[in-house]
Amino acid sequence: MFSGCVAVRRIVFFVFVVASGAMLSLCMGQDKPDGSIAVSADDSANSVIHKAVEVRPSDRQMEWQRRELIGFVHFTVNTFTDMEWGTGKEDPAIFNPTQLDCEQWVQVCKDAGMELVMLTAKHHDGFCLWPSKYTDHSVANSPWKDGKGDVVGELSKACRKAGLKFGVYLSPWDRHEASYGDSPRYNEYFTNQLKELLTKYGEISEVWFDGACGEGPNGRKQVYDWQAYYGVVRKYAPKAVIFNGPDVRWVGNEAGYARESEWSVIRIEKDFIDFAMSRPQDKDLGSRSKLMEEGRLVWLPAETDVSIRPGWFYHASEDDKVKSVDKLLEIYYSSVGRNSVLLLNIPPDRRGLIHENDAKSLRQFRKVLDATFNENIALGAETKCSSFCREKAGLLSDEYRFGADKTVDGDDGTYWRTDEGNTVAIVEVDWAVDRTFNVARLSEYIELGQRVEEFSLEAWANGQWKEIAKGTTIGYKRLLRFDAVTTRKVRLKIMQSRVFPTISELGLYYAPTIESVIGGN
Ligand code: FUL
Repeated sequence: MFSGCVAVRRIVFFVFVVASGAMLSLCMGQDKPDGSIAVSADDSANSVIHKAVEVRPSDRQMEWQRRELIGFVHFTVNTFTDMEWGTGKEDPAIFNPTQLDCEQWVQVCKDAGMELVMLTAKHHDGFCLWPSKYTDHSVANSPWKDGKGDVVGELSKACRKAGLKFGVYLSPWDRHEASYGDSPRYNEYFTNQLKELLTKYGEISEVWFDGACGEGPNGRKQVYDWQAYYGVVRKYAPKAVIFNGPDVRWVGNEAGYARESEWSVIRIEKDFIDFAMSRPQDKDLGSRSKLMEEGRLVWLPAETDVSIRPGWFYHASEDDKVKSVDKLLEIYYSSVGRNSVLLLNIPPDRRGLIHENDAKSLRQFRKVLDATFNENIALGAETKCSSFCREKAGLLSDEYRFGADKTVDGDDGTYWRTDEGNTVAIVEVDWAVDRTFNVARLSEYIELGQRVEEFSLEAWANGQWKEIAKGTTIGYKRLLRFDAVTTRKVRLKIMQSRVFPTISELGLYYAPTIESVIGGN
């Protein structure tokens, strides 16, 4: 069979790519700068699948995906009224944290392993945590710091100081602003505020648009100008991913769980906002049958937002309802471990501090994760595989670029791949002596798209292979937990892949019990 990966063909291939790159993209339907690809009713099933694999993440989406864990901070007048949704009629005088310390928030987030912190700069009540020049309904009219305070400023500064990225949540639904419901006027107000946030506080790495759209005054309905909002973000914060927009989609629930089959390539019918407002909760977004109808294939991965407490805002009555380490771990394995990014909310209290209970739970959660993932016992192990693409690592090199050893080299930038057309494959790790593990990590090299549709993990026991875990999608990261297995060899079987698989990591770990890690603390 023709193998498209033989080294001598590389130069020819390079020339071909340079000469016909534009033509090729047009053939693949990649006619939009956002990297989406059109599918039409005339496309065969095979051509749709090949197109789906051609849809790739942008640089900003790759950066976002690698963050894995993000901190969410819900803080506003609600913190002082004990509400979840403010009415918009709150007096700014009630906003008066006594010991607000953004460096403490950031430290808690950093200790938990978060790489970005996102703040509700404005929630549905319309109160602005920064002194916006477009409204009086802000910290500028509160007693906090005699109206000279700026929570957005303090948090963005604290993030930068600690080496973390910063993001903003800006609610389009605004229950205070008088122009809300007078669509063009309010859209101007909103885009002005957005621009203000994106230009005053240094680099912004994520912008979170809540889709809620309540009734305006006199029953008028606000029509959001999403394209204008997206345009402002792209113009003033080109590195930021947009949630509920072209970069990141809502996972579909607020409980902390991604789907068992979580595809980053999905089909949208009209545009991103139409998708965000209608289908993010669909059970199946990316299987073959879902991609077949007319529309556009886009790279739109899932973000899983959940609060460490029952509510999004702080309520003293929930101090004893902070999620346990066990629950946080379950959420981590079900979100980060299912090809998603986890956006975990930790709401500051009325002092303006992250409560001790939340901080404790988070630190313990991190301790257990570190104890689990510190040692990858597959690292550097002997490997073999059913087949691999025999391209050499360099012109004069004896090494192979895509060998099975790339799955255990601890480098996400390398990968094992089979020959063209080979969509069923096995990679085996052999220690020759018994090793014990109860967690596996699988990763695809998603820079080349998402491909795997079905896999199983097997351990060698009593002279035969025994299944220990199985699944459908892998994507950026798939984590599997199972009862501890002691064996001298283990194998990953890819039973179905859209085109040849590209596997960057097969990691195996031993997760100790929570009690053994945190003891009596
Ligand atoms: C929802 C909001 O209504 C909640 O208050 C919270 O901000 C959550 C993250 O998004 O749509």
